[in-house]
Amino acid sequence: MNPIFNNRLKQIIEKYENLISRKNVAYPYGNGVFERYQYPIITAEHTPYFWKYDLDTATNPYLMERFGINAAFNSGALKVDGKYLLAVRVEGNDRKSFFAIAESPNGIDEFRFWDEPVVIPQTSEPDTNVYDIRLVQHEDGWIYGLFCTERRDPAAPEGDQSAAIAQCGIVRTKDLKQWERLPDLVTPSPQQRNVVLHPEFVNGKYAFYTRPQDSFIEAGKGGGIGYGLSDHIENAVIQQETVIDKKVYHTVYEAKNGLGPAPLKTEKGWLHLAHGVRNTAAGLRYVLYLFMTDLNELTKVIYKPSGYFLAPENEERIGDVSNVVFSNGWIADDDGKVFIYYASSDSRMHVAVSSINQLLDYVINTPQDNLTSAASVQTVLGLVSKNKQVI
Ligand code: BGC
Ligand code: BMA
Repeated sequence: MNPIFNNRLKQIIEKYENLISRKNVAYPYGNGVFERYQYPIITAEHTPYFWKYDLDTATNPYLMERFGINAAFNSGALKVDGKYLLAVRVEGNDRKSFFAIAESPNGIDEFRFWDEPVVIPQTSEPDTNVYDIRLVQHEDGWIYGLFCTERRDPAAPEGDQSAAIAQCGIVRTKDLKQWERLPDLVTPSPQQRNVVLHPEFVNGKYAFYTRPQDSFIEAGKGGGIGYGLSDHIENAVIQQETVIDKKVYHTVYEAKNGLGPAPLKTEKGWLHLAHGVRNTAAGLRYVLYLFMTDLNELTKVIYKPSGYFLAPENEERIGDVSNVVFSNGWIADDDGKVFIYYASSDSRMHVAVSSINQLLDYVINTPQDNLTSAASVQTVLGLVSKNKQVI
């Protein structure tokens, strides 16, 4: 009998169960486009205590943490059998991240991790770190996970222990429990992050959204959201990447941009959620934006509202990598409701709830970016004169 151990265990379990069962509440007065929620839906604290502690009083008499979890963020998302599933990027105190599935009955709260994290089989070139998985139910019948696999750059000098090569890893599954690893995607670009599989075949081929980059952090002369086709998914090779949405001077995607989750099919076109990055004196700032591509011509952007759709606010602004929102998962329900899963500052997960109708109205009717201050003033003047007729 060890009272320290027993008391601590009781407290740990109580705290954990209270957190998981906490109800989430929408903030009043949204912006008309989506509703934010009061609580983050997943944090490091949501990871099960039996991942972190050795629960044997003989080997862990102080009941101390043996494996610390630092953050839980950047999740892929998929609805399966009526459950809202997130493939969360869980990051240990050791800075290695891995994937784990968290499940909710309603998409906004009660997210509970499955007992065991996902085991990703290795290729002949082992991954050092994996992150930012996009889940896609493809029309070929498989659920795919495309993620970033990172390995140290073999060309980097000994003194540089940061330079890395990022590539797109591919796994597939039928049940999100057993995963089959396929060879990494091959593209003409030396670096790839934010690669997304399009859910439908295009002329019998697999279509990918890519993000060509010259170097690990900087887009260089590459950059933009690319698109390319591969004949196969096993040994997938993209011969040619076409940039469909490029970075532009003095916009929220001036430094780099990348696709978020796989696009949602709507009657007006494919709806895309992406992140845009600009550099500032305080470091990179990541925001989310929306655009739409043509239903048949996938490389043609038909609507693109100006500026950001969602930017970090209040406590979202602070975390391991502050001033960042990032999304790689959303779920559209049959009734048109859309759950947008986004992470803040590389630390925790949130949900914003909208609907296909609202998002269509937003992409179609929000004025585009005309790229100068004077043009923005004209946009405001247009609204003022229209409003003078109605109020
Ligand atoms: C981190 C990512 C980050 C990337 C570029 C990686 O090592 O794990 O979170 O996006 O570097 O900064
Ligand atoms: C990136 C992404 C994310 C991360 C962001 C901010 O390049 O791939 O993993 O959220 O940086 O650190």
